[in-house]
Amino acid sequence: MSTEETERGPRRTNPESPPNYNFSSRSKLMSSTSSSQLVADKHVRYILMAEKKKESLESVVMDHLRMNGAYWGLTTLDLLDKLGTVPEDEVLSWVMTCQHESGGFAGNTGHDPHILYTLSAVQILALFDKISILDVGKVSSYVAGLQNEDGSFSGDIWGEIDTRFSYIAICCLSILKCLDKINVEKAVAYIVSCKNLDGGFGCTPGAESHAGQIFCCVGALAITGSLHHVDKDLLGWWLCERQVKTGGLNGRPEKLPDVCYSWWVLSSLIMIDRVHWIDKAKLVKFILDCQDLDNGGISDRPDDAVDIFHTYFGVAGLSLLEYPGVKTIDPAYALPVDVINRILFTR
Ligand code: GRG
Repeated sequence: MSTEETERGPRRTNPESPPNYNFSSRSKLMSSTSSSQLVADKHVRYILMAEKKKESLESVVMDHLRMNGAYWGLTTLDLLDKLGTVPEDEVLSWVMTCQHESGGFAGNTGHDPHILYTLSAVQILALFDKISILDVGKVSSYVAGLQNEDGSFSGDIWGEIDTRFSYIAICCLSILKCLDKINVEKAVAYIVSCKNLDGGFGCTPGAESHAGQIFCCVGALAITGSLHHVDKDLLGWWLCERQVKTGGLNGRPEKLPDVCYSWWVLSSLIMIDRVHWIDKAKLVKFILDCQDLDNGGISDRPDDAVDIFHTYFGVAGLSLLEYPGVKTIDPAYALPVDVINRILFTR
């Protein structure tokens, strides 16, 4: 492996590795325009408390997708350098109770497996450097078994097809170093068939471009070294038009801004090297304005109720914006860069 030192740690330069994103086009963070700062300690407390409130309405509603919630919360803690405050053994043994005979993981104990939760489980194990406790062959066979003849992926045995599942399969198998278990060429061809005239991507061929799907398609193309299929200027233009007057980003034309698009849009812009086309200072201010300054947590828009999903995407967005004190996140794998470097380039 070859790496070069950057201000924020080692960065991959191996031509056989996933793309070496041009972080240099990201200017230094300008905090002067924000009235508030990131209340990191309060967000950490909010996440740790959310886990304890098992009887709350939010917990009950989220019960079946607890694996996703755990990934969002734990990744946020790691980005804030507080993963060590979590009882690791407890988390890992719960994650493993969610695995099925098929090799796939469910959103919680006693639920059905789905590719969505399988990626979250693998990502959680990656955060703790515990991929070794997995039967990698079994998990990767589950994921690879969801590929269809046309290269697309289903989410589970019920067969729904979506480019989200293409991304998840590719990301998951790449972390497990098992991409050779699928037909990557066909997987890429299917994703390219979901490209629209506006340069964006949808969930299936002909479906409307949406920032969330664009992240999935660009992320999958980045991981497989296939970004040449993207018209970077056209897509970059569509993505930077997602910024509205308040500085926030929406997911498609005429929609309201939402903190989560700070991740879906910004990560895509970084992967195609067009992040300098948006006003980063205004986006930082928008994210900081969505914080609950008293009790921690981040909401979709200023003054709305906070939740763990938006807390993660707010902090992850700030990471992409190089906000001081937040670890660097990899825009394709959605895990801290040090975690990805450790997994992909040290053994
Ligand atoms: C590892 C980060 C990571 C992701 C895993 C699940 C997944 C892969 C990606 C989901 C991508 C996606 C479709 C995100 C969009 C989520 C969202 C806020 C949808 C809301 O859609 P609408 O139509 O909202 O309700 P708008 O904003 O268009 O009004």
